[in-house]
Amino acid sequence: MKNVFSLLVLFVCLVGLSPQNDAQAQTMYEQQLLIDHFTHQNCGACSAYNPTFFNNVAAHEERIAVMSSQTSFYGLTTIYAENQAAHDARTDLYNVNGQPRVSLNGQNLTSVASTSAAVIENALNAIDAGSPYKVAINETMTGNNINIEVTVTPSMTTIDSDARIFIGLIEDLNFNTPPGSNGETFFHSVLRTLLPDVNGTPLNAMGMPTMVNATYTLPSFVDAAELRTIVVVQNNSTREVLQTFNPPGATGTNTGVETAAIVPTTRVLLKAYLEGPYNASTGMMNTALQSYLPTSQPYNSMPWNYNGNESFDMTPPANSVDWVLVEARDAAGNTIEQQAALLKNNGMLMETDGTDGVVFNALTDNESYYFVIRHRNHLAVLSRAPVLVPNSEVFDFSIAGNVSGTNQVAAVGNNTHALYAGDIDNNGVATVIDFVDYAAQTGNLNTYLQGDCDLNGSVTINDFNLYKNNASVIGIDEIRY
Ligand SMILES: [Ca+2]
Ligand SMILES: [Ca+2]
Repeated sequence: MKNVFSLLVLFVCLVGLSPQNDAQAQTMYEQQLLIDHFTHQNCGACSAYNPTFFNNVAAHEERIAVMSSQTSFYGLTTIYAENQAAHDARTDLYNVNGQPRVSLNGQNLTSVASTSAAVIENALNAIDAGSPYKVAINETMTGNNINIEVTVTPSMTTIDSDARIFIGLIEDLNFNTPPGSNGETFFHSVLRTLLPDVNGTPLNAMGMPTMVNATYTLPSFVDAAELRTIVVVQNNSTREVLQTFNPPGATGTNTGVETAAIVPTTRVLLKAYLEGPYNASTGMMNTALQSYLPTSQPYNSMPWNYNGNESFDMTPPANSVDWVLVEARDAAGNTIEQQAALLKNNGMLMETDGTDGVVFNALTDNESYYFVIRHRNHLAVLSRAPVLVPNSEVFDFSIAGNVSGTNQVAAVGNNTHALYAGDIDNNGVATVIDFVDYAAQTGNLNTYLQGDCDLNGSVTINDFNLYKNNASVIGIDEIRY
């Protein structure tokens, strides 16, 4: 319970009490890149440059939302006339004075010709961290009427004074004969309307959720199957785009769809050897247990009671020795987070996908934590010093000086150290109980049992000898159960 309680306290502190002071702790949501595109069916430069531009956009289709407006400079031409109010609203917002032009995420207009693949990629990189605005969409369709309900929830209380929600509906148009004089027959992401109107809906200034409910009646010239919804949160004064969400489903079919939260990750590089499987002649651990490893982490019972869902499909990553359980602790000794990981034969702890390191989700980058490594039947170890995370230099428990306490690791030759084998009930002390546990399992072959201290898949006298040799070892209080 203590661990769970610590996590809850941390969560409340990070998310509830000081969000605006700590950008790291604010919940962020995946953000798409909004591209406002200005073109015209009669503009020669548009037909010359648009296709290359939209090829570059297509390379990142799932991360980009385009709203394409026709300018007013040629009078009431076909596409413009169908959508005049919405197109005028976007061209006025950006003071568009020519075409083809684009604005990436509300930035100043640039020509389509100069907006290269690299420019688009840079704009995407700039929103990798996501947005603090969560967007949820619920749509229904009855006959020709589409009802759209959008809820925007910020994860902070300081809201831009002119932040508004715009719901844009877009449609790709494909003509058999060009509607204009420039020969273009395909018109990408044409803006059909802005809902509930072109002025958008102001966000609640106190940071409470803002709900918009709008209805769109399909005109005869719109194909419902091609219609898509884009929700934009934008500062209507500075044009800064705060969030963009363009779900893949057709307008009217997006029910219970929302922006995905970005889970922060901190990778910690840790190394340790286990005495039982360690082979002094190779300097590696044996991997005899590989075919017996459970596909899900085994620390979900007493004394660990860790309920993480770490697992691998069918076979473990190459050179796996066994599962280990890792704890990250703060300076006061509170466990902040636990993660199960796999131990590689060279001592590196790794993720179940085989990548080196252990990924945590509740740690704060550029802060320091103590780490505990637990193994089913070896004595747990605690780092002597706090480790600044994420770390590029591996923190190495095979160096005795890195381990908290005295005589907490076994000298195994090669000037290296390993976790003591034989704490079969993993309570942090070698006692007769460990022997009793061993004795109950002795004689079992080709299986995965706690009495198997050398991790060769069988419980035999060799495992007893490892226990007996370490029977006087006492773990420090900090790692005992
Ligand atoms: Ca024990
Ligand atoms: Ca064994």
